[in-house]
Amino acid sequence: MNHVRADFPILDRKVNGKRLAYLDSAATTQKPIQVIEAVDDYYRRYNSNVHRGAHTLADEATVAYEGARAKVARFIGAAADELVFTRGTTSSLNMVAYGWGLNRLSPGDRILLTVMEHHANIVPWQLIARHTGAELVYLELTDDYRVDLTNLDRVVDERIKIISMSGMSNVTGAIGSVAELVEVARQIGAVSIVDAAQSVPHLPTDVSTLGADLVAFSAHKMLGPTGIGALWGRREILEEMEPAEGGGEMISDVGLYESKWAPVPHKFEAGTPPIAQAIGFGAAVDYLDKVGMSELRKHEIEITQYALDRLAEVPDLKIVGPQDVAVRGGTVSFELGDVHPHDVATILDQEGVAVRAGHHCAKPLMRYLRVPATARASFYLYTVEEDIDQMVTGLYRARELFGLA
Ligand code: 7TS
Repeated sequence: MNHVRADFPILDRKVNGKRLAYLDSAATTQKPIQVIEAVDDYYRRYNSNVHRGAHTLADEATVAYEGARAKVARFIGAAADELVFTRGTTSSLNMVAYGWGLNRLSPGDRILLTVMEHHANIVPWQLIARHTGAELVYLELTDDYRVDLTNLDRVVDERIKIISMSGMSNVTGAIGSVAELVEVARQIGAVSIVDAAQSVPHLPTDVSTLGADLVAFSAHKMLGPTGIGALWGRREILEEMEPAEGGGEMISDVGLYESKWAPVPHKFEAGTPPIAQAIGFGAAVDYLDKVGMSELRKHEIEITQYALDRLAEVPDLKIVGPQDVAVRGGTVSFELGDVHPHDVATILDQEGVAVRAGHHCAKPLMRYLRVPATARASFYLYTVEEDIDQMVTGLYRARELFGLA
């Protein structure tokens, strides 16, 4: 996968006089020149609003925007008219919570989540629970950080109306139990939602066989721009879902007191959408298609195995996540003795290595694991062994500076 690095101009820069080892792709990925140029080309040649103008530029922008929708939909095995552009995973999940949950749930109903969710898949449901009187219930984890599916019948019954689950943890890297929980949802007639912010970018995903009802993801975690993401939904669900935002572009008619919505997916896209970002998102999935998601996954398995092996050499280092690369992605959280993860990240930064430290917007998970914070290295198609080696060198330096050596 080494050949892709030439497409990412940022990877050539220096940080603190050192080669950049960018190991923070779970937060956001770097962008290839093809994405940067697609956005640039839109602004230079055909910048215009979509769906409204009767002029050439507006037509070109509309064709490009809708073309991007078709590309992103195809990338996950979906039809274009089932794919809603949103501001990202957070906004997709809020759209479902407010557009579906708010109108469907009542006291006594339950929403089933797992303790490994990102705040984006917890807080919207807490808000909806507060509005509707529904309750939240959680699945816990096994010793190897997977969703614990034993004793499901203790938690699962017909009171559960929504099951919303992560496709992959942004802290431990553990792959979620989507197939199993989708099947549970089907049996009890609940709606199944996948927070795919970390799975669609890393695992080949086909919604036509996944079985879930709704899938949320973000462009910026898969080579695309910030400010855009997607909500895919089964047509019947999207038809039933209320729009959470009203305004221009999402209507077919507006009267003084009532309005009619535009057909799906437009009824969920109020106002001027992020046009340049959508076009960049289209270019990003073109890039990923060209690389091939199976190839990408193969590379991530190899680089993650390499990282786990190298990190195992570092004394006092504990991995917070599965050891088996078959059930995890390339997001590796760890603790280094009692050195605070923020200090680890600061020392690594001095060595040109970018990692994230903290609770990673998953405070319930950190509490569940009894880990106050972790340092986290996360990989993508451009990650090479040299990046990992540079991190390991930095970790030995941190050990020395903090008196572990
Ligand atoms: N769900 C998961 C599993 C995530 O990892 C993230 C972002 C989100 C939802 C929210 O996505 P957004 O694009 O709407 O922000 N995760 C991270 C992270 O791990 N570090 O920075 C952002």
